[in-house]
Amino acid sequence: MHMKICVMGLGYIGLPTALLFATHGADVVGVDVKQSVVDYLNHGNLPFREPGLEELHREAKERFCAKTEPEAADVFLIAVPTPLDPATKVSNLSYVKKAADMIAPHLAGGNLVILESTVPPGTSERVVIPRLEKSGVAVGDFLYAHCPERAIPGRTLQEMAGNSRIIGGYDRDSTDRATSIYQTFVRGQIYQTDARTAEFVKLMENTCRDVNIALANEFAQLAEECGINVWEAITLANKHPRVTVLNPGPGVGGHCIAVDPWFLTENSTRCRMVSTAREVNDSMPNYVLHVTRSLLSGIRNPTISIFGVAYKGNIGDTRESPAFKFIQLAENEGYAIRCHDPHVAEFPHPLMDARDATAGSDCIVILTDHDCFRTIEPAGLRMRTKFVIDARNILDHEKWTEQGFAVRVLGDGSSVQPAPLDEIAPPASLYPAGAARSIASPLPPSISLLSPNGREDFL
Ligand code: SAJ
Repeated sequence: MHMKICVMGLGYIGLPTALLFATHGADVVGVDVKQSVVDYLNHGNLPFREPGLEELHREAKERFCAKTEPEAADVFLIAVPTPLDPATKVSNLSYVKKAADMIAPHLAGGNLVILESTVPPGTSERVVIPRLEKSGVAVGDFLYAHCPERAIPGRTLQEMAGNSRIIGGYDRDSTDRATSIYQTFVRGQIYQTDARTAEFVKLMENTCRDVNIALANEFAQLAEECGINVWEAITLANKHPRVTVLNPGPGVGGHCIAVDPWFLTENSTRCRMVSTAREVNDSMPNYVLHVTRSLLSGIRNPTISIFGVAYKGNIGDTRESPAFKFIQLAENEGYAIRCHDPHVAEFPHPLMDARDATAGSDCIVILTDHDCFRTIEPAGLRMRTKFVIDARNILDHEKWTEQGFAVRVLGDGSSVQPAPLDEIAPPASLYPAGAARSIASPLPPSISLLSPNGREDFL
């Protein structure tokens, strides 16, 4: 059956979704309030980078066009941002409201409206549906579903098609219709529920990840106090069949994990863990700066080189990146800052190549786990003092040490010397420092050593 879809919002989620529908048989009008985004797309360009998106945009050419206003369609899909108000930690639903208001004049009986944007529980019933009903068409006569996205930036297209999805409809018809529409390109399992549960589930997913990362970050600080390497400890703990601790780091960025937990708690008087986890993760730039400060204490007019301002590895996205807070705190303390990030095109601070970013520098701080940082040749850098803080545990530390660098890894336990626990550490000849072994049974026994980073996945 021929279908026309109007996608409201052509950002990181809306655009790939629109193009996937267009390459799977639908006619798609993509709507964005920014004229520049619309012009970009209609001239064959993309407003941001994402693997595979360029090819998909070309493939969708016949069935996709961008506009600044919606028009009559069979399906309306809302994928606009829901930012967090930084002062109140309350969601800003103004874009969602505006999208619903823009759809209302074009809404007809039998249409389906899908909300993909992440929202606090109850938003569909309390905010979106009433605005759509201003069209004069009642919900039930038009269909409505909340279908939160689950795709991770950097792998958006694979995950949009391959991941399972939750579809929560206003009623049975809405859920079934939305399911059949997503089935045009989703290969993953589709699970059906109601709209409010779908809203809640989306927030649970990102909150669960945030809490897990906060735990890893707290473990890193505790391990430091105990004089042990948290990376080795986490790798070993994760050998337990029911334990999966994530990685510590300089903080949690991105538009989702750092934001969504607040949507869950904004109307609650009971939550403790969720907000505590947010606080732990938000304090990690302070902790990394604390480590930096302790290294640079005797140096006059110190300069810090930041490697990685993107919020995570191998992408150019800096939204909510922990680098912002780290830079602001460091500058407030009088450190000079030089930034290097080959993935990022635009950043408020000037971005330089690795050599310029290290000219006269006293310390490199690795804030992002870009793969390209793993192969940097330390010999080519122009440091004044050779300190490096690896807040992601991605460098080849032996190589850097050989080049005269003093290396600190976040949570490596090296600030505690000598630790009382050293007395009960196994003899060095049996277990080399920082390397644990495993003996698998049944026979034949095999012994495996973790890498010097304490991680099995280290290349
Ligand atoms: N991070 C750590 N340690 C880890 C993993 C991540 O410090 O072990 C940091 C990252 O460096 C980054 C932040 O957390 O700063 C968030 O990155 P991420 O890769 O965990 O997640 P996002 O924000 O890119 O995407 C998440 C995903 N949600 C989950 O995995 C539950 C994605 O599936 C969602 O679609 C997306 O949020 C979204 O749009 O909601």
